[in-house]
Amino acid sequence: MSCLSKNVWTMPRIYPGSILTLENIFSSVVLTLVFYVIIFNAIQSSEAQIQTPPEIVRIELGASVPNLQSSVLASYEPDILPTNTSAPGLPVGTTVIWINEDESFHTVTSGSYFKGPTPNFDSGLLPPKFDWNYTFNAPGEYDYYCTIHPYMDGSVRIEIPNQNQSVTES
Ligand SMILES: [Cu+2]
Repeated sequence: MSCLSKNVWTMPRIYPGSILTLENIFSSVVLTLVFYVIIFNAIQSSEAQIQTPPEIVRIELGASVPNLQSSVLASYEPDILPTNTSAPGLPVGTTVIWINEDESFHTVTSGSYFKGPTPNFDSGLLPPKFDWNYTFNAPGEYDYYCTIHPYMDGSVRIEIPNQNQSVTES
């Protein structure tokens, strides 16, 4: 019995230089965790870098006063995004910034003058020289208009991910 108990005692003994020591197992688990954390963070930061810069839409000076002499009324510029109409659309997650360069109030309201507003987005009254932005997190075709000036309208087309390779530069 004394011989057996001695064997039981000596079997789990950790020898110096052995690979499977508790210390080694513990440190390899920790190193693996650290490795995955580093990889995860690298992927996160690279995704952040891939994010597209915001699109700028100017509300043109004079948009509140339609110039009937002109064939083109001052409005949102550009009024259609992406500006390359044959492009599939802006990537999901694109932020559009509307800058009111006019001397009057305007709105950026999803929907259309004839169909009315939709719940997607609404800037409310945007004062002169103020800007407002909205981030498009779902694919789709978003029409919008100014609730004060019916002739002001625009649209933003957002495409599903992985089909946004041909995003135009503006
Ligand atoms: Cu307006």
